[in-house]
Amino acid sequence: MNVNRKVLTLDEFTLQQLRNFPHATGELSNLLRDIGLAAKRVNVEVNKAGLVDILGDAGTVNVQGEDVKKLDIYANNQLMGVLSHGISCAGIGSEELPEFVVFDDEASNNSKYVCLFDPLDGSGNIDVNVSIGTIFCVYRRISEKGKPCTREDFLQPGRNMVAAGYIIYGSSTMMVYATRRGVNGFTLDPSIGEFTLSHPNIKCPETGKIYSVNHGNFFQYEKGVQAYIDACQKKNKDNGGPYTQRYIGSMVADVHRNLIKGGIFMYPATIDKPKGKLRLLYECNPFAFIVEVAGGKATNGRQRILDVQPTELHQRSSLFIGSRKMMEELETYLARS
Ligand code: AHM
Ligand code: MG
Repeated sequence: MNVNRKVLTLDEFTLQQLRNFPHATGELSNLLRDIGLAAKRVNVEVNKAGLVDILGDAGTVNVQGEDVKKLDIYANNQLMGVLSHGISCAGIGSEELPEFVVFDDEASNNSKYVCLFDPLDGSGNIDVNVSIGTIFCVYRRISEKGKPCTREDFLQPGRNMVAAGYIIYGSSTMMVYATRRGVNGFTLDPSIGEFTLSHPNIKCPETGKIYSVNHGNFFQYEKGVQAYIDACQKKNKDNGGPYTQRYIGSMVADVHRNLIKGGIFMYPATIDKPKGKLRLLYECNPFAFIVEVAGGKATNGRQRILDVQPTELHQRSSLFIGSRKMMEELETYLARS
């Protein structure tokens, strides 16, 4: 078999990036490699999700007598496992866990990063074979190196982020990650078990024709959001409207599509969920960082997402995110109401 040396693996790419920073320690590359490793393991299980149902439902025991873990718990444990055994992460916060976890050992205490993640977002879609994803972000800790990390490390505003990314378990499996230098996408090549660079330097088109929102909640949205959604459905020669509505209900898939094709994704506050549904730390912030680096915008309707000072680990937020011009159009409707 001929090995195609044109392919650049995730590891090779992060090492290549490192050469631009002579003083870099390589910790971030290590951390991204660890996350990639966990993602490959999760990918294997996600692809067997249908079979897991045959072998036994979550919370039960399979034919080998092992506990069958729900996939989101499995994903959480994989990420936590690789990061705690690695030497580049001082602790983690997870959507699956009520509190942050400090990896209180010498190597971890001496590392400079903490990581927050939603191990398996959209997990309600597993049963029906719809794309789901892992979302993560990395902060430089503000607590003293050499000591255990603290709550303040996790409650930093998103603008302090060093890197963020997601893995989409879809028709193919992709890892997309952003640092301030750019956004790059890697597709998992199952024949060699490696993420390889497939989408270099992703830019979010400055406008698009797709709007993504849960229409069923329409009458629960504030007036400005309703007015914008109405406008999305009308003929408009200035903005190319009417737009196309696309909503999978799996944020990773919805935002990934809009990032590539151009579009806007909204999860506004509703009467039932006045603070919104999505989690600021695990869902909104990482995507806000990625989309901003790619040239788009992300707000909660009033404020830039990355400027919000978090007060709680599981804080909820409204989210409007996507192509710059579409976001600006939305902002005019929100301002008017
Ligand atoms: P989850 O973290 O419980 O999976 O919920 C987050 C998901 C997002 O992926 C998606 O955009 C949203 O919930 C869909 O919610 P809804 O079904 O209310 O439209
Ligand atoms: Mg989630």
